[in-house]
Amino acid sequence: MINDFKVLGMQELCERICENKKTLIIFHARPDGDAVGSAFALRELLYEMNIQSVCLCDDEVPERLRFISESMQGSVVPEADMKFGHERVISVDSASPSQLGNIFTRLLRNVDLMIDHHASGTPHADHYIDTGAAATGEIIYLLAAYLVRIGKIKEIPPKAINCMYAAISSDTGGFKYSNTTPRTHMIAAKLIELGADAAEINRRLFDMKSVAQIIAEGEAARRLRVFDGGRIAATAIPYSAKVELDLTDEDLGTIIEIPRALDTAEVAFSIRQPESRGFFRVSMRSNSDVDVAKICAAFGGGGHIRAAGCSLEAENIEQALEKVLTEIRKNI
Ligand SMILES: [Mn+2]
Repeated sequence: MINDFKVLGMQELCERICENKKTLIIFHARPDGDAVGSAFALRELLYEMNIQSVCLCDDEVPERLRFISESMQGSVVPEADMKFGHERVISVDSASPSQLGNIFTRLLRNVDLMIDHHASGTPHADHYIDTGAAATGEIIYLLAAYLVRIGKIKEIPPKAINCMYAAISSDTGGFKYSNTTPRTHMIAAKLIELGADAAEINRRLFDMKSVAQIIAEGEAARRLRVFDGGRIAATAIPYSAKVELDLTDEDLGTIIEIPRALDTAEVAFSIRQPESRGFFRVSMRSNSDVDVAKICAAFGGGGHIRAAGCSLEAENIEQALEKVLTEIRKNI
């Protein structure tokens, strides 16, 4: 598809950001820490320049990520897009319109600016995409530092500092994933120097779990499946188990960590069945050079080389698992 969206440099991005227009900041459905942290950090930067803005997402911010945005004014307002009278829309951490869910079709105007770090996607506006950034939060930091340098803001607002740190730590799995670069650490160090509460943010992101989440992970461990001499690990939680254990989709959000932890696993995936119909959500991780974004793309999904996801339809969870296995085996 031919589009004439413009590739922006940092200077141009800053100029566009500084335009005083009521802004709607949107981020992808089923938001993660990077999406929430980046959106709210950007909102604080705009606020600092007296530019009105609200954040909007198709889904609610999950309970476990709410600490990132809860101290902010104007948190995610589901219908804000219709009433706010925005003059500009900026999308963050969202590679394609489909990831934005229904809000994309409900917007009263096109997206004007896109800030992202995904390597594969469909640009839907003039964009600044840095695939070398471990998180969109890294780009927001560079933007903030630039705004300080050119005197548009005096300093990075304290609330934005914690948001950026949470965004970066979230997308790097606490600086453990291979997307982590020297620049990631340098930015994180700078944010800590500026006052980011690294220990507390990391505890909340990675070490704090609800009873239901621990039960979900226990069930995932009980249902651990190992294939191809241990090179592939999986877990599959059907709707019946979800109901029986009284788990929400959010409770099941971290079950991928169980197969991923298997010492021999090169590729790990989890399958869950959100409803009683034949629709399944897959999370996939790579502990090797296998590109799981490519595997998930075969089902219309995507993500990063080592962390991706997709959804698929099948008659039952076993068939869904077989379909995913077949696709992985073509790539391993
Ligand atoms: Mn991200």
